[in-house]
Amino acid sequence: MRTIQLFYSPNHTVHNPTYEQYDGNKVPYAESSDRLAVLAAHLRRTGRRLHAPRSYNLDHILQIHTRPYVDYIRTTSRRLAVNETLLPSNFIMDTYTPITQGTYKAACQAVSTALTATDYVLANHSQQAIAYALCRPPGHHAARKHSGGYCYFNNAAIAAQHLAQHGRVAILDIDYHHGNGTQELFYERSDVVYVSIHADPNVQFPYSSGYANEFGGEVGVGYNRNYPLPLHSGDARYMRTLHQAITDITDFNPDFLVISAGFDGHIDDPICQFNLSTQCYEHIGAVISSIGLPIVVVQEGGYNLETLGILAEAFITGLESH
Ligand code: SP5
Ligand code: ZN
Repeated sequence: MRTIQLFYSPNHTVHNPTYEQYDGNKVPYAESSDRLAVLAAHLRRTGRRLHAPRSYNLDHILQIHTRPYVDYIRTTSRRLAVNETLLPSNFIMDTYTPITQGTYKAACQAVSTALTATDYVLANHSQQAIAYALCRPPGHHAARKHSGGYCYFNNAAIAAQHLAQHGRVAILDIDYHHGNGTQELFYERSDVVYVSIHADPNVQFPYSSGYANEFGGEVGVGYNRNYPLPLHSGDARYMRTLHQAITDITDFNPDFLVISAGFDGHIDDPICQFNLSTQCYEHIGAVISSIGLPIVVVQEGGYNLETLGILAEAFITGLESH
């Protein structure tokens, strides 16, 4: 039995866009601050303790993102008024990733939460250590100098980069969407493997990557693996694919595992179209845990406020079962 350490700060609510935009039409912002608030409240109700993150300076962020990009997010956030929202520019690749006054602060705090979880695992470097960063905004669509898909700084990539100073790192991305940012960041590296299971990018965001023939470049050839699945995929297909993904990871023989954990593959997610059951998330957690590696879990998507807490609890129960 493993025991998970949970890290959470309520300050993420300062990142609070009210809308995202499709073909010029504004719709309510799916990545709302209520997501993590209800998730945290649910875990507390079930008796779990959430630890506050430490704060970190910019150095870790600047190993993954360019300084002009980080400066852009900081200075743009700073010049906005409360409740003002700014849509794309050179550094923002879609119309779902607006900046508000609190965006920079919240994005830095999400990174600090991921790094606190990572440092917990490094300090307790038994095969049993598991830490979970309950953070937002999410990160896996954020590339070296681009925001996108509700993501600004790539929390999981920054965690992986930190772990990579201490050993070989595998990133497993179970969010419904392909983590184009994480793939880009490690595409030409052989010290970090990226493996992702996600909805077919022919029909789902981020469209531009996530295809099965993307194996990595340069010295990184063979260290990137994508498993796109059709819309409406269910538990059986998902678990078969997960076992393949786990084989890729164990073949790489990593020292650490980072999980980009999105719960948007659940059947009741309002913006996604997989059919995964609640129980499937417990099975996913159990299979991941059975590898027997130290694990850093980083929160990505999941948009149903009614189910998020239940899904996180199921996933944690699975992770702790080995
Ligand atoms: C971290 C993460 O899960 N990011 C996902 C970003 C996906 N954004 C696209 C969602 C498309 C929702 N479609 C709404 C159509 C309204 N007409
Ligand atoms: Zn997602």
